[in-house]
Formats: sequence, structure tokens, C-alpha cells
Amino acid sequence: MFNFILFGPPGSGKGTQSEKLIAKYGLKHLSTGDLLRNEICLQTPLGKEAQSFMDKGQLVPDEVVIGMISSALDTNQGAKGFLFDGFPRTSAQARALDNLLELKKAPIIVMLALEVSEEELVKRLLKRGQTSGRSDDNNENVIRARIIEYHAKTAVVADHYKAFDKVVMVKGEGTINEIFDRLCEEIDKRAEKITG
Ligand code: B4P
Repeated sequence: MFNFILFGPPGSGKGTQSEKLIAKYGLKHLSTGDLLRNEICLQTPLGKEAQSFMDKGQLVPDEVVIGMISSALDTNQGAKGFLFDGFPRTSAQARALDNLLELKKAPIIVMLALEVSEEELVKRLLKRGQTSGRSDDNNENVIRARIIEYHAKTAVVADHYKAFDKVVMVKGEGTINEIFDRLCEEIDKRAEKITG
């Protein structure tokens, strides 16, 4: 199995690049943001709880997100590998993911971390907010709160994987295709090692 994490602040292009990467490598895409928005759309109790956090730019509680990922792993037993997008976002989520993958004897191969300046992040998210209908994208204060939350709780997740020498920083500015090529180059190096 080839499992990796696409990491970076809100608006760094995780969702955008994930779509292209899963098409190229045939992996199962697990985006906690998408899973949460689906729950909101269905108006489930979990979705209603999540919405109150997301509307303020805060992270959804760990137990909710970890439970969602655990059941997504269970329902995709035959997958060739997983691309984790927007997960883990806290140290507790990183430890939980390691434990879940340990059971499958299929650890994270690499964390690809997109680097984008704060002004570019805000600009991209405000632009998406004009058309996406996402309530967390059309208010600059909420966008800035998400970036603060990222620095306070999520940036440390990279340290967790750095300790295992699994983090690669990738420049997340430029055209979508340029960034995609940079990511593929890093994946291909590691995929070769796995397949020999
Ligand atoms: P997410 O859905 O994960 O999304 P995101 O951080 O907003 O954005 P992403 O990085 O995927 O950006 P995208 O490619 O779309 O999170 C939303 C919320 O869900 C969180 O704030 C949190 O509340 C909750 N949540 C999710 N996971 C959680 C977890 N594990 N624990 C707790 N809470 C969780 O790109 C953004 C825009 O930029 C797009 O419009 C795109 O077109 C544009 N763009 C992309 N690449 C570009 C480029 N190269 N140049 C110009 N524009 C570009």
C-alpha cells in the first residue's frame, strides 16, 4: 500500500492537487473537509456539530474526525493506498492515524507539505468564497482564524513526521500544473523504492 499525507495551511491547494493525484495514482482520497461537508449537507447530528466549529474557523473535535477516518478505512479495505488530505490536523489525530495504519501494516510513506504565503492563502480563499457557497470562505476574519488555528494546532503535526524523516516541503505557489509536477516527482522517487 502507498499511503501519504498532503499537508499545508487552509487554501494551500490540498484539495486541488489531491484530485489530480488520485486520478494519476489510483489512490483512495480521504479528505476530512469533504467528509464533514457531506455530513453537513445531509444534516446529520455529526454534521450539525461540525458546522458550528467550521463556521468559526475552528477545528472540529478530534474524536469526531478520528472516528470518521477509522470508518472510512474500514469501508475501503481493498484500496491500493490512501491520500490523506487535511488529516491529521492535530498531534492526537497523527497518533491515532499511526495506530490505525499499524494495524494494516501500511504506514505513511511521506508527508508532502505545501508552502504558501499567508497573503496568497487569504487571496485564494476569498476568491473561492465568491463562488463556492462555503461559509468559511467568504469572511476574511474566519479565514484568518483558520490560519491562526493552523499555526496553533496543526503546524506541529509536521514535527511528528519529521521525527521519522518523512516530511518533504514543496513550494505551493506557481501554476496548478507546476505544483502537481513537483508533487509527482517526490511521489515517484518513493514509489520506486517501494516497488523496487
Ligand atoms: P478543508 O476542507 O481541509 O480545506 P481547506 O483547508 O480550506 O483547503 P485546501 O488546502 O484543500 O485548499 P484548496 O485546494 O481547496 O478544511 C475546511 C475546514 O474543515 C477546516 O477549517 C476545519 O474546520 C474542518 N476540518 C477539516 N479537516 C479537519 C480535521 N482533520 N480536524 C479538524 N477539523 C477539520 O484551494 C483553495 C483555493 O485555492 C481554491 O479555490 C483553488 O482553486 C485555489 N488554488 C489552488 N491552487 C492554486 C494555485 N496554484 N494558484 C492559484 N489558486 C490556487
